[in-house]
Amino acid sequence: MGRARSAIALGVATLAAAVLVDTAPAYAATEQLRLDFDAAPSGQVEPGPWTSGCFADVATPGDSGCIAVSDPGSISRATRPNGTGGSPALAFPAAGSAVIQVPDAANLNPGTQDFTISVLVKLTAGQVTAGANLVQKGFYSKTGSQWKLQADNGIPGCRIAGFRDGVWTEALVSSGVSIADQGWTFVQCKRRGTVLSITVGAHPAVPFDGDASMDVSNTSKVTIGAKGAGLSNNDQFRGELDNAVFSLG
Ligand SMILES: [Ca+2]
Repeated sequence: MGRARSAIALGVATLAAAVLVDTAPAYAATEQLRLDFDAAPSGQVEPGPWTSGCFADVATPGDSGCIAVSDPGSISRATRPNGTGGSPALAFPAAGSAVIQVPDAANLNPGTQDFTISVLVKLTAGQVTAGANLVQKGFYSKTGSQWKLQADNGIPGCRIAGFRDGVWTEALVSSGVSIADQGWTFVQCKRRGTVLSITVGAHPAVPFDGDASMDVSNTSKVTIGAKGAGLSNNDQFRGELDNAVFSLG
């Protein structure tokens, strides 16, 4: 009896240790993309504005996100309050277009895995537009795949599209919360199993009402701040942005 009890105790202790080991480090280890925009883009000097150059990806050394613009668009330096100091951030243009583009890579396609997209944004009421894409991979269609975090009309939402058992499907969820004139706000879209949800600041996560399991995979670049560098139908974000992160698992 004593032996059985100690065997159980040992088992519980081992399980507890395993759970502790599996918590905190695992999440950070799954970051595939993190652009913190702390350094000036390659070949450029502070404080900009910039129309070219690349920001190093902190999560995947060697990868980077590069600026592409259409006149009069440029990327300007902004500062995000962070503790007692500040963290360098980016301001997108009031006119023209500007985007940060990360080349396609296998680790930026979730497939059927869990994933998380997050970004810090600041948007004034005057910068609100009908279409404002924050971070995405793949474009809107009724046949292809995509993951996207947006702030259309100042209201963050998340859309994914892809294939379940070979059949095209999509999931779209709006936070219902405007971030206009709210200062720096954390926005996060995540899929856990069949559940897609969006979180804005301290508001409760809003889940998509349906099954979000699907294979999301495509050959598009990740784009930040717009669909691309075009001047029309570009869903250009015109506010400030920092810490664009994509995680798997
Ligand atoms: Ca930063």
